[in-house]
Amino acid sequence: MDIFYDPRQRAHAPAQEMQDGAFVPYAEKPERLDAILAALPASSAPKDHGIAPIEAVHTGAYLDFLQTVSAEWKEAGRPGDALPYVFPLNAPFHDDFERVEARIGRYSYDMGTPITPHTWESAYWGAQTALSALESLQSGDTRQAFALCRPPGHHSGAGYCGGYCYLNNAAIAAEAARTAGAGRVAILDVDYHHGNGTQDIFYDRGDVFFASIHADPRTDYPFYWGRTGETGAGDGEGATLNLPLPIGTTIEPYMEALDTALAAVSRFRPDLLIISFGADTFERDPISSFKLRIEDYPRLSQAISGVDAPQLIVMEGGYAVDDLGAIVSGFLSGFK
Ligand code: OKP
Ligand code: ZN
Repeated sequence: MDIFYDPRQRAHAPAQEMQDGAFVPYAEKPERLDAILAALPASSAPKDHGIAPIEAVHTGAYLDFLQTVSAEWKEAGRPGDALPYVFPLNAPFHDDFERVEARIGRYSYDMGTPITPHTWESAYWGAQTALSALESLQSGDTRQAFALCRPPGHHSGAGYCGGYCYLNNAAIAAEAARTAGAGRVAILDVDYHHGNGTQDIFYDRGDVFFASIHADPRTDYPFYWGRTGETGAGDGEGATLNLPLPIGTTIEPYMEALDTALAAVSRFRPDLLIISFGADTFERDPISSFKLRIEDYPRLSQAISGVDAPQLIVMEGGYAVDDLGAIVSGFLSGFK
């Protein structure tokens, strides 16, 4: 399997995030990459595909914000990483703010996604990593490719960051594949958390199918998306499938949900399958509550391999740093 990685993804290293009423150390740290890399064979550096495929998914105003807000934060004399504290729920959206606090709340939905002077650089190369892995599939000689992306992407929508995510790597690859001629793209999200950004981006489109298995949003982040009743809109009606599972879920019920998701993906007859892979379904993940074991991960990928389409695996979450190498290498080992 071709593996893509760029070390510039390590530069983004926020100090802390707001969680449950307190600032806590940032769980989505660069050491995650080191742990995964150490368990994998050699990787290739991505090529620079430029900003156009990123602009095909994210709004110009949001991309401008991501590239400038950190400097604006420093100029305003604010301490630490840029972090919002006020959000324009149902307010009218404007772009003419004279306070950095207003600008950052406008493009964020939580206090868990700080922006540092290196966030843009890391997120940009994360997107290029996904695009380069896609390119290796398009050349046609391999059936799977792995993009070791960081920061993750699936909580980021067209015009917002959130949940440690800034650019939606899976969505950027999906859109690039469509542009390059793939008629139908399926995205299977098996991170512990619902991929609300990805769902949002493709919600009203019938050409990109989105299926997600995740912790029930009644008990888990991101709380406001991921219910079974969210099935798409307009041309996208029926092209979103949410399969929430309860806290404590083990491999057997997880496999049942996966079989349901895979049957739907196969019925869609995709020309490309993108897998948003989170290692945070693991039993000892520090921020999650499913009970998958190391030895369960090849079972997931063996089942996913049965879908008749080239497969692009994009790294999302997973925070048990000491076990990440074994989880990811186990997952990749099951692809046939
Ligand atoms: C990202 B991915 C908010 C704390 C909530 C956010 C979890 C993001 C998970 N201050 N934690 O899906 O693994
Ligand atoms: Zn997650």
